[in-house]
Amino acid sequence: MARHLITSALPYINGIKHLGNMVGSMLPADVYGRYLRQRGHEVLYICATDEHGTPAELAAKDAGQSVDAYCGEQHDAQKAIYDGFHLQFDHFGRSSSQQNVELTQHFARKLHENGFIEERAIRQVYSIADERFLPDRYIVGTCPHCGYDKARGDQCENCTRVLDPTDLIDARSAISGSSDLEVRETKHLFLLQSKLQGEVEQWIDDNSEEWPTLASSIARKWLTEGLHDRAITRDLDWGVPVPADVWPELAAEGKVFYVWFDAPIEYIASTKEWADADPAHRDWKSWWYEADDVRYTEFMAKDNVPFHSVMFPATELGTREPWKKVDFLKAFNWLTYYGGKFSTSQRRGIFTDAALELLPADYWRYFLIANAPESDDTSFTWELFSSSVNKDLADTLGNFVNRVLSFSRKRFGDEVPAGAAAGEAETKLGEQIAELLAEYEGHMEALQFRKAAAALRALWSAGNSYLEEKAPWLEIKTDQEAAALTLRTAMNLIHLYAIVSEPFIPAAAKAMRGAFALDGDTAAWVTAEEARALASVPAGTAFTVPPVLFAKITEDDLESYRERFGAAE
Ligand code: B3M
Ligand code: ZN
Repeated sequence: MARHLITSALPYINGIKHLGNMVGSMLPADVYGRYLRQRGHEVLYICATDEHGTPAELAAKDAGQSVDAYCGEQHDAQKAIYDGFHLQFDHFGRSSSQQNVELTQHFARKLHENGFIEERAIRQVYSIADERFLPDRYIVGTCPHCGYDKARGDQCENCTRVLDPTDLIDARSAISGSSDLEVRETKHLFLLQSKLQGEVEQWIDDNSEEWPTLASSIARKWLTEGLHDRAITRDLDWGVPVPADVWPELAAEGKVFYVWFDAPIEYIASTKEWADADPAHRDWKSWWYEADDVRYTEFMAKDNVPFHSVMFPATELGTREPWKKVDFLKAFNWLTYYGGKFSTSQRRGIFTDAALELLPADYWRYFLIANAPESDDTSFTWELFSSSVNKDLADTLGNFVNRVLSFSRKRFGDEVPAGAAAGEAETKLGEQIAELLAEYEGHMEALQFRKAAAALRALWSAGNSYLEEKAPWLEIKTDQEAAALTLRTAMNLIHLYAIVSEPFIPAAAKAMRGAFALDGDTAAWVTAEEARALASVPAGTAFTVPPVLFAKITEDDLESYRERFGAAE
């Protein structure tokens, strides 16, 4: 029994996320968290919307809303979808919370006291019409490389080249459209990461040994390139304000912290939001401060790794306070859509809201985790999705459950039949199940999700093989007792599947478990002995036949999905 802190990368507030975001962060974190809870560990799973930064300001402007109102609405919309996916956050917070303002300012103060923050003057574009400095993304103009006339000051969307605002031809403000721009000098806060290079390197050496290669290699690459001092403030209206007691001049100019400075701190602040909602029973600090008894696991896509493996630890180290740092960093490659990029801005691929309109969460949860982009990118295709749903969920698991329960009900009524005592086939099956279960547990503990899914599938298949071999529909013609034994054993498998499949398919698991009227059925997990015995559901237990657990995806469905979402482009 240990204390496990889990966080998944905070989804940006602007817009509904696609399945690629889901599989690379929140979903595996939820699967892992559910598993650990079932194994009796104390788990705290924290996430939040990442609400600051230029994209939020721009999206609110596009929507014709105040940033505040926009973020409130979008937060609720995202939360509703994650509920639909059955994500069990202990708290889903907001980086714009007062808790995050206070903690972010606290971090900045400490870094300043320890000599890791410095004010530096830089030259930046100022819009006279808007009376404000413009972040690079707020400047638009014609790309000098491809002639695209809506290129942004940081990058051209058309040719993807990285730009400097001064490269743009006919540069103008994205806010007012005014071209009355000039370059002015302004001060910003810089985090002196270069001073922390040695310490971060040492910390990585000491702590990243068991991280997946994807994560540790990205961290190493960043360290080899060297940690550079970074501007951590911006000229935006929306963000955590620079504290006026430390930097009165910058505060008066309305500078706020850069979104990537306050976002990871929100992991801590979101935990505080959680605790502040019930302070008598919850203690945020024990999870984050001098929390040596806590194991902290982070989930994210690979583009977020530099921030979490190097920059946030540098920030934490620089405070000279004992903040909890990541123990295990689980990183993912990309989920692609027919080999191309999922894109929020171009709305290409499948978005989480559309996915839930189409099919219940369990279909997506299983498919995404069973095909998680762990060692390589995964290409989503409707063909792969439907074959995996039809074969694994509908045929192997769903059909087994319905077939066994319906047949037994028809022949023996609505109680688990007694029948003969377990024989050789059952002993062999029990051994096999116990072995596969151990394999499954091992992969879950190692956060190897594809392998865990394969082991789960093998557990389901073992039931099918047993049933085919024993063929109770033939046994019943000559030996009622033998048929009853087979069905009772198969029903015990269903109960075991309900428990061990829960992290992947919680709704179906609930339906399977609910089929048995078992008194005091509180078992959270299955021991090896129980797996071997397959006798948790005794003869005489009343049961019902649940509705079909997983419907097959038909050729017609497939055609309509391809048409609606576009395929192979
Ligand atoms: N919002 C980027 C992303 O979702 C960013 C993660 C913040 S984690 C502290 O990819
Ligand atoms: Zn261009």
